Amino acid sequence: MSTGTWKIRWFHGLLVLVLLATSLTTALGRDFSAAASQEAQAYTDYVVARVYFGSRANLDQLAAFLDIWEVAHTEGYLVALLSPSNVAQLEQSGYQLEVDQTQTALLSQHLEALSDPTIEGIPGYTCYRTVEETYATLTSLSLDYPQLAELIDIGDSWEKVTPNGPLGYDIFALRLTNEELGLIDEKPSFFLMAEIHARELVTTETATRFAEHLLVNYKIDADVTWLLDHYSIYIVAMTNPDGRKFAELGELWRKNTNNTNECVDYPYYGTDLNRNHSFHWGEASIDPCNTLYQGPEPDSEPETDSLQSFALSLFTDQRGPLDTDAAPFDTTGLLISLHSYSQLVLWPWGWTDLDSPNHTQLQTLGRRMAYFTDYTPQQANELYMTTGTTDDWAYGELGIAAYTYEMGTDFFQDCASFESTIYPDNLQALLYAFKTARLPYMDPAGPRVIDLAISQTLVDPGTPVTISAVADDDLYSENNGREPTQAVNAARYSIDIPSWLPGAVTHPLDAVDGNFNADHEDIQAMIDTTGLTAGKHILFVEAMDEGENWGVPTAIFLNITGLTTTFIPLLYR
Ligand code: 0X9
Ligand code: ZN
Repeated sequence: MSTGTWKIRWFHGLLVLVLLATSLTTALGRDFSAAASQEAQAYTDYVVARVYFGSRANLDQLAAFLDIWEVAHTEGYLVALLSPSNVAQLEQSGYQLEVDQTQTALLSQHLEALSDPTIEGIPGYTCYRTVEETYATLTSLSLDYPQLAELIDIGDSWEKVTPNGPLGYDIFALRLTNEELGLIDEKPSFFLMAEIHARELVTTETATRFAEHLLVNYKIDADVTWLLDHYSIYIVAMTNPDGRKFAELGELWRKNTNNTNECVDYPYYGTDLNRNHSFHWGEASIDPCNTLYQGPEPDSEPETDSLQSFALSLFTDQRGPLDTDAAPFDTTGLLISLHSYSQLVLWPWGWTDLDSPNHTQLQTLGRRMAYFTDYTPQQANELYMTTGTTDDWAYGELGIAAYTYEMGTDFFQDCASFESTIYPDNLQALLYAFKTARLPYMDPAGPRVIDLAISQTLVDPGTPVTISAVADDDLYSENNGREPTQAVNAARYSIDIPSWLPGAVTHPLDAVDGNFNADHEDIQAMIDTTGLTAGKHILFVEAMDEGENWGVPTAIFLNITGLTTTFIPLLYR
């Protein structure tokens, strides 16, 4: 963790102590220790077990009511948390079950280790910020970076709107973009959300760290700089804070904490927010105590409603009304909902096993993103059928490219693997994803520009510099089929203004071997710096394949010496 991040965390420490004293035992208007001991009881008869499902149809049926953690399609089993009545029901229907003793023993251990509400943070999982720590970070980021960050209250959690409230939380989106340049509503937008499922600890931390990464690296990393100048990102790091407070006690809580739908027993109540969205809602569980309870009606929950209303305010609807209407190739906008776990990158549809009308394009970006994490890219229904999910809603309702990342290998993911692999790999996936927010159905088909280097980073005006890079049309995950690739056909660079904006002037890069004819080409160009103003400039490099698909740019800084009185473009001063 960088020093900068530690400073921010120390600042939380102080805030959190105050918050803890006032809010932890009462945050949900309940006595946490009593809840936790009830819960220790509640899990005594539960098991984590393999269920051999036999056929695809059985899997889809089971996925409407079981708390499925993993699916091993080739081996033909799923792993689920089973209540005694689940076990009885499954056995009665003739399913073969195999209890996982290790996972089952962990159920009570989590609770014993975590259920002390007086301990700060999440004991044993110190890499993950709590609800209060996350909120403190989001607040301090918005105060520390006033030109780049704005915290937007997009609605309330269920506990906040209940008549017993206000004991819950606001739900915040952190908007990151260079506000000085104006035109915020016209910038391509990336909506990144996390933790719609309470227990999925890595997701909030990833979203929060991604925000920190972008802000800390503005003007330091050229790609981060142009992304925040020309695009916007909206980060909802904590979608389900009420549920998350229970997860922070070791509870495997998934849903929100709505207990008004004829299920009042802890820990069974709540609505599964990822079954509650209003697109093709209605084929998940109708039992309010079920872990996949879809709610009494579409979009019934305040958390879902906050997300939907906010997304509707950000994106225009770019898809026709029929399920078969494709969004146009030049659709703009991207949404990623972070979940855990299973190492997957999923895209719509989840509600049907038919391909969505933008299946090919969604698959192309899915394979690009999964390359960075080595996850398996697949249509969501390939995992199991789902209705009322965020990604189906975002794509179905608005036509924007929408994905679910199933990160890591556990809900209570160990910090060592989060730090060493899960966060670093997903950071790269998210940085690439952010670049595609303008044209998510076109750019991912184009080559990536990697290993971009410059012969000198600081020169007097007039001194030529050479840029070199590799243009690669491959670099797709091959974990589930192969993306067709073509030879790289051209490359270009522009200075300070990306190619798609008015005023951009592009110049070609050459193939080092003299011929553009392979899907992996070394490229270079000599840049004449005569006439460049003193200060920091940004070079955008893009490549195109034989299919005439341009990929997203990769950028690098070039500094020109000179008197500071010379005009320096506003952007990179
Ligand atoms: O079941 C879910 O909601 C997701 N899995 S999780 O373990 N995080 O709960 C998978 C959803 C898959 N479907 C879509 N993404 N549409
Ligand atoms: Zn989830």
